[in-house]
Amino acid sequence: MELNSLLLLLLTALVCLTSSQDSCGNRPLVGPPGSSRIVGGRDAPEGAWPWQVSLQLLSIHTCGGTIINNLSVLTATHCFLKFWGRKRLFRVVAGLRELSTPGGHAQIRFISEIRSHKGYNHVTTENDLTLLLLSSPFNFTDHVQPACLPHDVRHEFILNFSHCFISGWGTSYYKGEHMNTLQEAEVELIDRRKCNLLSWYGGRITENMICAGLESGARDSCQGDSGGPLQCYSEDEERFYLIGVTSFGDKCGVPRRPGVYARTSRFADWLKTNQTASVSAANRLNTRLISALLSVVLMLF
Ligand code: 4AZ
Repeated sequence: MELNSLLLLLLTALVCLTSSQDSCGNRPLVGPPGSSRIVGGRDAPEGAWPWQVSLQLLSIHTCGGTIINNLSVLTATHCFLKFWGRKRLFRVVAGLRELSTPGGHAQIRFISEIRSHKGYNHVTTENDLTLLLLSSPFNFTDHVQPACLPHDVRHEFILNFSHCFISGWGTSYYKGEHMNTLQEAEVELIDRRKCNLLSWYGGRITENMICAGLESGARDSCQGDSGGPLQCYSEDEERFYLIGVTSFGDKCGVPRRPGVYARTSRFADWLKTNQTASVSAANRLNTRLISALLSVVLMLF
């Protein structure tokens, strides 16, 4: 190979390595949401939710989760309550559509650390958030991508969301069976005051939670969707944000009892602090790769 083309190749690799950290919320295989129309869901197209993972206990799907960088997955704390400290029993599978046939795009990773929010309250389900640090990073591909996170509550307000979706392999009715193909459903964000009305959740919804679904209950998350994403598309930025983490609800698909989600914008500081270790590990890896590439370039001169 000529020196020029070798240099070009190395430079391209450098640009890819440095830019991969900033990209989020894009789905290379699927366009922006149309005006199309879990409970009341449909099969998700291939590559529709590339940040969605299946959290599996001894290979059995138990919860959803969302990739937020190549070494971190955000999920719900209540997914781990019965398995405290048993991180070795779990695996995280990305690039998946059908649970029974993972296919060539699936990537399996193990958990090096489970960081649950210290303020989790199992009575109120407040702070139902857990960050999983992975033992090795995901490779970002057309089928595996990170979602974006709002910087804070103000950012959540100005993002100008047009469409919000829930996704997961959870049951299609309460006490039903898990779905084999990833399901998706478009939902509406429901005002907290409305969701807290006596005939709805009667005051159980705090500022750290967000309700989403339909008043009729026709579209909802259900058992096994927990920990998975409530994702909204920003028309201005043309990408998806993780707005909520599936947390709880009164059964599934019940009128005036929509799904309740941990509101990520209210946990921005907690996320920044707790992601630090994994992001800096990823950065250290990239820095090492970049310096290795630079040394090769310098040696060639
Ligand atoms: C659950 O048990 C669960 N309808 C998740 C979401 C909802 C209800 C229950 C919301 O994991």
